[in-house]
Amino acid sequence: MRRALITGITGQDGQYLAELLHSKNYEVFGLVKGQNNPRIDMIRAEYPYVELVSADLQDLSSLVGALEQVQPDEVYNLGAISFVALSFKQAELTANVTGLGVLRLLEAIRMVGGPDHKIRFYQASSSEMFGKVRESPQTEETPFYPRSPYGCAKVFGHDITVNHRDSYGLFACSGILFNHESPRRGIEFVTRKITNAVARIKLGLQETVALGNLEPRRDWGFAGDYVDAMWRMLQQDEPGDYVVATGRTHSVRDFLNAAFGHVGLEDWERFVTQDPRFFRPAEVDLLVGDATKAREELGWKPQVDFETLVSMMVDHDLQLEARKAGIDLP
Ligand code: NDP
Ligand code: GDR
Repeated sequence: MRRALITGITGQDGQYLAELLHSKNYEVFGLVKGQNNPRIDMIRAEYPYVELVSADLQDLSSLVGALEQVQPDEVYNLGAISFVALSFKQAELTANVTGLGVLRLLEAIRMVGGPDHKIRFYQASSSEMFGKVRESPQTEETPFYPRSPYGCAKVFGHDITVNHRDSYGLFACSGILFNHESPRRGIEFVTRKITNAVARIKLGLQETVALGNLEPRRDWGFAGDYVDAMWRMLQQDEPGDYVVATGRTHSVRDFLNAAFGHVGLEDWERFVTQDPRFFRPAEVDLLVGDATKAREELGWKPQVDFETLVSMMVDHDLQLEARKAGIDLP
């Protein structure tokens, strides 16, 4: 049985990746941080096959200890401060976890993996690195121009991954993933914030939702599809970097239209207010990825389209909120 260690196991992607690797007969280990982290109980209850290991991306010796304990064949580094808005307020923490955390994990792999570097490494890079985009669509060759402390930290994480591959021959891959969503998406991100509000408004539990800028455009895909691309990268003969995207872009406004439309509320403007608190000091206006390399070399393509993704998330939140409120759905 192959052994995989996932950092960020309690996050959206960690959960989908754990399921995927378990279905492929891996022994799955999940790195968890903190002394009383409430999300650990959720992982124990819902993913009982995941063995939990305690460590923190801010603490090198804990990472060395985790790798020595697990002796993984593959490491997926999904752990990060991943919320762009938070990164403006806690820039140093973001640089430390999302940026330097990658270096610490790579160094730990060099220490524990031995001279033959048998541990394969995946880094969760991001389309946020393209920021103020230099060209559209964005490819593996598009220059970076990050627009947030999060984007800057991800550029460092990406570059140091490439550096360790070039300098030490590590099998290290970087997946430049565009936004991917699901019913497991954190409620702080705009898609889930909208689908949850749509459900609550439809059920009469809430009147309006306050948002920031409605004009930015994102290339939104389904998280379940994207973790498959991560796995495929580590199965190649040679390590590389890959853009993972759908190639279609929609605005926040389009997302609102689709989500409210799905429950028959066509006049969504009357349920949405705008609040300066949700605007960012600098915005990423447009992202759209060209995943030709992933398609040709990994045989990867997305299975879930934008409309299906929105419906899936709204339907999930309708069930969830109805259950919490004790409402019987027809
Ligand atoms: P989430 O925000 O859902 O999960 C982030 C994870 O990182 C959580 O498990 C969190 O653990 C963990 N974490 C935070 N701080 C530390 C730390 N100091 N040490 C160890 N672990 C830590 O993110 P996603 O699942 O959405 O994304 C996974 C990765 O992919 C992230 O690196 C993200 O930046 C990147 N990415 C995501 C995209 C997306 O659209 N989802 C697109 C491109 C890249 P805890 O629960 O304990 O806080
Ligand atoms: P993003 O995702 O910044 O693209 O990063 P998010 O869903 O937070 O924002 C998308 C766009 O929506 C606009 N927006 C709002 N966003 C939030 N969160 N809340 C609001 O109320 C709101 N109103 C408008 C934002 O300004 C932005 O333009 C995500 C994260 O998962 C990163 O970790 C990942 O790297 C990138 O996707 C790719």
